[in-house]
Amino acid sequence: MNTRYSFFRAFTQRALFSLAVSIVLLTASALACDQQSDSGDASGSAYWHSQKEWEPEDIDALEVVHLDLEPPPFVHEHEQTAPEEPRLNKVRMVISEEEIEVEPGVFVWAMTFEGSVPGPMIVVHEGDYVELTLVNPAGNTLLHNIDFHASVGALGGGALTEVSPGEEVVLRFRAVKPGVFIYHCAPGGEMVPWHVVHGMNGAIMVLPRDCIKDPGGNRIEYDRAYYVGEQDFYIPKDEDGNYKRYDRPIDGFADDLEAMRGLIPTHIVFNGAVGALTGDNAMTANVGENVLVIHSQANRVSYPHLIGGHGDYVWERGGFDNPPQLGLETWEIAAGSAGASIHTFRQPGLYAYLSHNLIEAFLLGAAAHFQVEGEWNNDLMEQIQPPG
Ligand SMILES: [Cu+2]
Repeated sequence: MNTRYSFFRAFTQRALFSLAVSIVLLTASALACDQQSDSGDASGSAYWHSQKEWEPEDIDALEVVHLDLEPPPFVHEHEQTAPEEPRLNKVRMVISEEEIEVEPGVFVWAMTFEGSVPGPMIVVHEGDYVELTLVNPAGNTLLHNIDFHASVGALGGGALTEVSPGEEVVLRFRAVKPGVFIYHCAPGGEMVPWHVVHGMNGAIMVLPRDCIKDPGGNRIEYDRAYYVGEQDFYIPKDEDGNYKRYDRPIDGFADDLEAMRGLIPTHIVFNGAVGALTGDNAMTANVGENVLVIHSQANRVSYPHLIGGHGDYVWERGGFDNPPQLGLETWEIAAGSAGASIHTFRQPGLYAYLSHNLIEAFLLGAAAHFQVEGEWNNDLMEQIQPPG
């Protein structure tokens, strides 16, 4: 009897204990979900995998922020963590058509947002509104517009932003997806790729309101941010093999389309020109800093690689709702997208950051440099015996 009683009592106790544990765990998980819903805090297993619904805001009551854009590779001043309430980010971009020198003696009619290839990085927070004034000055010759991959709505705003020379337009959209996204001109038909491969693209970063996070949901603060915009050019050549030059953008249109149909770029460059981010133009960092790099390619695939380092955290497809991948050697930027990576340099020196299609990097121009200052660590690398 005693044995049976003990067994029954032990069984009952164990069942009650299991039940209690289950209730505690369920309550804890419900609390964790609640916390996540309230704050977007991704602690625990928590990454969002569904559409978040945003209540419409009283636009007139929102705090207004005027974004002061910077030419790439620099990124305008911004907060990594935003206040709880969404804000209205006002930004003005002027379109310019201007001849740029892609390498010494080789020119292309660039179509640009704000005079740079790529256009400037825009930084806002998830749930914020972006109010863009797009200006097409009277001196330009072509109709332009803008398609924001970060936006939700037909053509990414393309149909609502068509501006002829001498016009300007204002578009407001809500940034509901956190991540890095490209924007580009898309005036229809053959004009879409023609404008894009003449430099008319850029990127926007939509940060989670409470900062980007590692796979465990811990916030990652970055010390510096750089924007590397990759651009493929298809510059026509004459019968002697010399690059052609035109008086106006439209004068090269037929030759350009023929060169583009071959799908073989004559140049693939970072920030508009061969060497735009190398040597004296190298991006800088210090050993131990978290360096955020946003890399965009509006028209073709790219394979970022940091020679002598790694992608410590990589959002290969750019979406901050996804946990980053860790410690990658090379990753991929899909055509028509931007990706983000964080690098913590462990050693000083000159690092090359390139597309690891090495033909594109070394022969066509897709390479940049980081000049890193700090203390050398012999534990990580040391030349034991010099060549001899
Ligand atoms: Cu355009």
